[in-house]
Amino acid sequence: MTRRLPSRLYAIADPGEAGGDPVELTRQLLAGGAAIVQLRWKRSPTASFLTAAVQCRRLTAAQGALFFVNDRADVALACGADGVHVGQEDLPLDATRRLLGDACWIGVSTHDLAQARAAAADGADYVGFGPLFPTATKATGYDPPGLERLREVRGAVAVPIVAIGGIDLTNARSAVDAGADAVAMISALRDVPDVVATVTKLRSVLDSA
Ligand code: 3NM
Repeated sequence: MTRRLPSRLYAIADPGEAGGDPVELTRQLLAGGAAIVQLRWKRSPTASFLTAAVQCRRLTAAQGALFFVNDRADVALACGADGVHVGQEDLPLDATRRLLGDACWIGVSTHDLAQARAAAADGADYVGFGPLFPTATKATGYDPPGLERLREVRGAVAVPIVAIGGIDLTNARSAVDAGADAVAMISALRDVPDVVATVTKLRSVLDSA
């Protein structure tokens, strides 16, 4: 069964290296109208990650927003998240599904057509695809596939595609026009003077796409 994402903006709350507070960031993303939030906190000890996830779960639930946990199926399960987002080197999809069950969303990071096809065939609820454009946020080890590759993936998989990597206000529409169901962003939401206003603006740009 193919599920639809409730918004074209997929906001990732990632405090980054500077030591920000992911819960406060989540609060601001939600205040701007984010309807999908993923908690991504790579360097956090597990206990702090879970504490933050529980708080983010509470905040997202109060607003009726979808809440995803990055990488960690155990943390997603423990906090009652709607889903988990796993990379190519995390717990494999079938094992994640056994842990979390069919009701839970499982998204998978993919970086080329073969990975996207495989994730969709294996039962991913959506595929992440990127880095669409150059990004300094994550060393993915892959060259940006660009809009042309995104169009190919669109033609090959039926599940929702979440484009990621180097996406901001200036190029978000181009990703949607090339077939992305949603666009995921970290730095373009976080490293701005006003997170709430930025999310509000992005939602209006994307919702009219
Ligand atoms: N995953 P920004 S690119 C977390 O290609 C992540 O799978 C990617 O950050 C992938 O919006 C990326 O700041 C970083 O470019 C996205």
